[in-house]
Amino acid sequence: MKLYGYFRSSAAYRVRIALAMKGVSYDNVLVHLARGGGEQHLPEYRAVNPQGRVPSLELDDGTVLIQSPAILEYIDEIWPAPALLPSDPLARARVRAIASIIACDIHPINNLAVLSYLKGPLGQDQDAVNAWYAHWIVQGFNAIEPLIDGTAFCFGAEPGMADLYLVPQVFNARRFKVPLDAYPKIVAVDARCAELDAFKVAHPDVQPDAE
Ligand SMILES: N[C@@H](CCC(=O)N[C@@H](CS)C(=O)NCC(=O)O)C(=O)O
Repeated sequence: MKLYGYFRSSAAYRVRIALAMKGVSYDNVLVHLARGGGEQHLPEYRAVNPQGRVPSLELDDGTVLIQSPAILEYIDEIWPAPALLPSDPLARARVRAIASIIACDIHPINNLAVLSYLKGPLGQDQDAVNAWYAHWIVQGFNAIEPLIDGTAFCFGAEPGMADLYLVPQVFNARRFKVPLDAYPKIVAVDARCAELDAFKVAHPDVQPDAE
């Protein structure tokens, strides 16, 4: 399989964690989101992913999956152990709620395309862009903090789907210097995940394209 990604892409980071948790190997195809106006916009990459976003997962038969939530659910269905989602429907709904706060409510309004639009056509300076970025993380983290059950990971003693969405978002928050003092449970979950090999190998700093 090939994973088209970028070291700093939090959506690709989620998928790297999941593949590492499952022990599935793959080849990295690096798509530099900044170089030359963004390699994601090149026709060669649009032929892989018509949306021009990362990640994309190309299966061994050439089938391409896009959108990290769809890719993650596919991975969990094809390689069921260890399970990323609990079996109980109520517990699954709780996990998906945290994942959705990040994937639906924080990330889409903080991704590169949005920040570039704020800075370019809308003429905002970097301070305004940083304030925008921090605002939406704070809104999301305010909601996530009370949802975490306070045991070890987001829910229970094993990491799962909620954790692999949360850790990349915490990485982004730190990159943009968003204070995390108000989120002791989020910070504790992130620290526990950081001790695990699957999260270590997926970290942006150790990717082949890390800068
Ligand atoms: N909902 C998509 C979001 C993908 C996405 O926006 N990826 C970002 C990087 S994290 C990207 O490729 N941005 C390129 C751009 O904004 O031009 C997913 O979860 O896969």
